[in-house]
Amino acid sequence: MDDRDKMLNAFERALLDVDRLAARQVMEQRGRDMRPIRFVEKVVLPVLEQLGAGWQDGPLALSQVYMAGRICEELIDEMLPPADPSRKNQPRMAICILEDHHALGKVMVYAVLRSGGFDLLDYGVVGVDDLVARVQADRVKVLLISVLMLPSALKIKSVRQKLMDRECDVTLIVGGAPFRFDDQLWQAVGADVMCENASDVVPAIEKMMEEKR
Ligand code: B12
Repeated sequence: MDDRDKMLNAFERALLDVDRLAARQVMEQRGRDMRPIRFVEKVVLPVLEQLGAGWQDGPLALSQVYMAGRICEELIDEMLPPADPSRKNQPRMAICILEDHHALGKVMVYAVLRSGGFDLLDYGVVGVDDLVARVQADRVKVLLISVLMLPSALKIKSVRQKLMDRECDVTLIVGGAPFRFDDQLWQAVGADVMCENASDVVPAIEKMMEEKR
């Protein structure tokens, strides 16, 4: 068993035991060369997915997956604290979870963007009409939407339509499980960009800003 497998096993055990201290220990012992975002993507994500599969196949309870999610949320908040935004001339940005209560993806993307020097509004969990009204009122130019369930992903289409009806020119960046399951879905719902991982989001926004210059 190599070091990464050992780390994955220890982290999974800690989450199943609802042992926050053990989970934090695995995170702290990850080694100097593994940046926090790498730890999240290489350890936290695969373990959560494995637990999710365990719930779908029967052996695990939803409460175990839920508690695992909560512990990971706390750890990610600790590992990726907001940094002082230092950039100028960035478009007005906002992030939200659209009619979905899976929170981790948004927490990660928000933390990565703040750590990367971007400033953005956090709308939390919102419905379509509330979202469109807030985007218009705040004159948001880049809207990041996180969804983990297919019905929520499909609602992005009406966000796009309603923004167009109000003549709001907004770049839509989307992410979450449904887009990883179906690589055509982001275009079908009218998004401009889809990112598979939180670490892809800063380069995607920088590229977009470069193109608009
Ligand atoms: C943990 C989990 C839960 C936890 C959530 C805890 C929490 N606080 O968030 C709990 C137990 C509460 C839960 C509940 C439910 N869940 Co659930 N859950 C999961 C699971 C196992 C992991 C999700 C997760 O947190 N992953 C870790 C995070 C970090 O990854 P992520 O969100 O994908 O984010 C990464 C990328 O996608 C990307 N990203 C995400 N968002 C964004 C946004 C932008 C802008 C960008 C750029 C990138 C980006 O960056 C992130 C990091 O790299 C998934 C399985 C899966 N394969 O995803 C099912 C899953 C999402 N759940 C599912 C379902 C059905 C439900 C329930 C309806 C179950 C039920 N019957 O009650 C409820 C609904 C809750 C609700 N109303 O929203 C389904 C959705 C199926 C579908 N096609 O719609 C899934 C896919 C499981 C499955 N295969 O069936 N769930």
